[in-house]
Amino acid sequence: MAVLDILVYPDPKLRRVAEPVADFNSEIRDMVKDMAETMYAAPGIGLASIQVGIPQSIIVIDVSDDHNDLKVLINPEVIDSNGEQIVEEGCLSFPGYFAEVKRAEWIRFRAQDLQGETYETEAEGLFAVCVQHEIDHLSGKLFTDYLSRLKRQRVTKQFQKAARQRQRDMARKVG
Ligand code: K1U
Ligand code: ZN
Repeated sequence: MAVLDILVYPDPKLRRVAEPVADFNSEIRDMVKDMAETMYAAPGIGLASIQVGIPQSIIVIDVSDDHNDLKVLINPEVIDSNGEQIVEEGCLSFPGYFAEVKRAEWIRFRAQDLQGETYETEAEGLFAVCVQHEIDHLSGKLFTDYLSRLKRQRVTKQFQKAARQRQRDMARKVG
């Protein structure tokens, strides 16, 4: 098992669209183990494959207090939704940044498990928020896309500046 590097905005790979998983083989099982280890280590309550540079449709989520309720969603899709909730969200690809986003309060989604079995279930509250946030990642959508233009411009500039600084620091270390 391994803790993977999480891509940080503005890495362009965060805008990739995930391909569906077709073979439920040992490579996928290992990937899920690594993603879960990465999410717990971060720490986070969710992680999408796109965030660790794997363009396959895989999500891990654990919103439990004791970190003992891992959910694996492969090829997930929202099939029904209802209501609205505004929740302050974080994102491991935007470390230290939080913003309120409006999403559905209740969703019904379909996904496959590690054996490739299709299941349907419901989510509400924080679990529903997290599923919607992670499914967005699989199509290259980020929670900052929901912000007002002004807020989005501010956060974009802030993270672009930090990325330039990281590059300068790297160059100084190497050279
Ligand atoms: O997708 C991600 O970047 C993970 C993200 C999921 C998420 C959090 C909150 C609302 C919507 C989606 C995170 O896990 S950010 C970290 C976080 O929220 C957290 C970390 C430790 C304890 C509790 C929460
Ligand atoms: Zn995120």
